[in-house]
Amino acid sequence: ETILDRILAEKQKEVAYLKEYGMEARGSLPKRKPFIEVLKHSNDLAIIAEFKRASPSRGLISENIRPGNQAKLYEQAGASAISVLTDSAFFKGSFDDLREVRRAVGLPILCKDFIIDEIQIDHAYLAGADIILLIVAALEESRLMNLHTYAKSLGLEVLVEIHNEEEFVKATNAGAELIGINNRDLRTFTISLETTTSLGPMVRASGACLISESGMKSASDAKLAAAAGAQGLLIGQTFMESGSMKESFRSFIV
Ligand code: IGP
Repeated sequence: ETILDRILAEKQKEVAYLKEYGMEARGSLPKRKPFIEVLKHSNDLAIIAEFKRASPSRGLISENIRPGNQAKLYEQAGASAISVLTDSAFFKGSFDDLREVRRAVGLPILCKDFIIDEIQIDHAYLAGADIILLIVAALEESRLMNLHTYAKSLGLEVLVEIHNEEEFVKATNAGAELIGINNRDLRTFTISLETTTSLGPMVRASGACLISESGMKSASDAKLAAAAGAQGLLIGQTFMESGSMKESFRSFIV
């Protein structure tokens, strides 16, 4: 049993709870600037900066940073979007964190969770997400398609996360316009930027926009991802542990 299996088993329980006590998406929040448009019209690497309290691979990252404060630092440093981990069981996040970030900044917000059911998309939407994550490794192909279609019907953008060629094919079949290559294998936690190097050109050739996710520590990592076709980087831990956000941020501008 891998960590991903454990996370998904926990998610089943969460979804059952949401269905019993939750609400459906009604009404709407004003939408922010479409992130894909930002990527298409910029030659610079975009940075999606992530608010991440803890992770199964790292343990506790930070206990006392407020999501709103961190989001403001990200915005001031020049981030193009903000990712908020909303999983509570393994990442200690919440939809309240997402709401707080939404109030604090004007940037597009990515809801980072293990989405397996439409009701989670409703909650992300209501909390103020502009973009949701769908992890191909966590979903049957038909589920991926249905969830992708559902999110788009609400006006959300979808970051479809892949880790190998087989998952890339599924992402493409689902109509993904925005693809994230996760350098971290969610089954083993091993990080290899080679993942972006080998899959990046394929993704760009398909016409999709490309984000390289996880394990970014330095300018050379950013250069490597950019050379493989990445238009954006998703960075969590390095920023959460940084003493100087501006400096840390600048080191990824290549
Ligand atoms: C950020 P890092 O190594 O910079 O903290 O990684 C982000 O890519 C990572 O949190 C992530 C993730 C995920 C977390 C990528 N895909 C899926 C949970 C679920």
